[in-house]
Amino acid sequence: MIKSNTIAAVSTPPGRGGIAVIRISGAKAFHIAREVFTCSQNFDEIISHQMTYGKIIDENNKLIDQVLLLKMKSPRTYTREDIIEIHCHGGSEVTKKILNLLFKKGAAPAEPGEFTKRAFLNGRIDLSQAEAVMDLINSETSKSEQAAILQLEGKAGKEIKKIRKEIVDLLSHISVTIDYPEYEDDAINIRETKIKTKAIMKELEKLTENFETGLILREGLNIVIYGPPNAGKSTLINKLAGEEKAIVTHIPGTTRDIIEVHLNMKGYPVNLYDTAGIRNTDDLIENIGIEKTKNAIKNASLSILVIDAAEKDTDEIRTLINQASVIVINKTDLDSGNKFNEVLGEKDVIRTSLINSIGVEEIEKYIIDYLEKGKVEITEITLTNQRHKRHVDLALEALQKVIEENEQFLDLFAVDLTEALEQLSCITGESAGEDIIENIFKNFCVGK
Ligand SMILES: Nc1nc2c(ncn2[C@@H]2O[C@H](COP(=O)(O)OP(=O)(O)OP(=O)(O)O)[C@@H](O)[C@H]2O)c(=O)[nH]1
Ligand SMILES: [Mg+2]
Repeated sequence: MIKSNTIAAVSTPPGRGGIAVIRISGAKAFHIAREVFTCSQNFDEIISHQMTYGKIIDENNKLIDQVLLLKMKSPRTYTREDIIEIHCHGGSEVTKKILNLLFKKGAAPAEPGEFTKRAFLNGRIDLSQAEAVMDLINSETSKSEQAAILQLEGKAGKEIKKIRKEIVDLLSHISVTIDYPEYEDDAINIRETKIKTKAIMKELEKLTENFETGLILREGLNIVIYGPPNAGKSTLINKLAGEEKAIVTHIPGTTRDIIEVHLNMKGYPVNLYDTAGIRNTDDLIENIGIEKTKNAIKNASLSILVIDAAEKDTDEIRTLINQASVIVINKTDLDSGNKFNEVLGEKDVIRTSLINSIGVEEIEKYIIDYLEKGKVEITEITLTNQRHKRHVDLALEALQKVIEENEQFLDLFAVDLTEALEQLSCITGESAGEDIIENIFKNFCVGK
């Protein structure tokens, strides 16, 4: 166990609430609680993991609050240290007073994510699970929550550990062969090493196969709405959002900066981007907006092109059509838009009159179908995290070297296999550097 100080923080969100929970973790947690808490029994006799009613009293014996106290003896706790939870009334003044009292008695303010960091450092959870805790807190839709809870259960971590063990076995086999060439029975040759490495790579590739899915569940499906000016892009984002998020006017070039809207569509997180209309212009600001639009198109998983049904069929329009996942032909109240029939080819097309809300449901259905048609399926070992994906990719690169190596020396394979092992260890945390760990936990909230 890591030797560390005793920390305290409010674990519930700031502001008024029915109750608030203050958490203390560390070797001095019970000692500190004993000094501020009184109840009908002796503090040391309070049974672990049971709520006890009592009072928090300051140095002058003044009552601060009536509370429920939960005393949890290590190691059966979140941090594997002694933990005290004080469930007090949820006013910000009350929590501030109690917390200050705890600091006076020797607790230190907890840093963001420090409770979870301790859970990781004390071996209760691996690093990928610690990250899942944050994903769970941050998840805003039911599907994101499901993905986070699966990661929290540690399935992906277990799979990584299993693959790591296979590499370790292979490495030890190689080192036996190098160190004891006389034991031919135990020897592994270059061909076998490559075959085993290939098999390991297959397993890793399988893990990354549905990464796109994982990323969507964690960060949302990115959908860009783009097209010529005045086509009705902002009208569309407003209809999808159900409120006026973007300014709509009859003046072409109204939207200049990207407008981002986060939606929950049937449990899936969706990020919609309304963009500046694409056209040739000398306007400096508009051009910056158009550059941003082009980048947004590149980064989106789905691109919705909105064109005015009365628009002329030009080369520019055809280029825009090529980039689209789906084409919305809008303002059909004014024009049939039939002239595009030929150009559209096999592309998905939705005809709308957005100003009259006609076609909005069809667009929503298109998005949900995209998410549901097997493309975004949560599996038990879905990787959801960019950081994890990067380490898997680097491990795969190292293993690829083993496959491509023409040398006849097993020692060289060991170097690449070790590199792959290191990369995988960064995911679950066995060999993650201090900087990686710092970086992960600094994004947590205080009290978690
Ligand atoms: N007749 C008709 N007008 C529409 C329809 N949809 C939008 N409009 C109008 O078209 C004009 C432009 O709409 P916006 O949503 O601002 O268009 P935009 O594509 O965001 O335009 P920029 O931001 O300039 O690129 C507004 O006056 C809308 O009210 C429609 O279905 N029919
Ligand atoms: Mg607009």
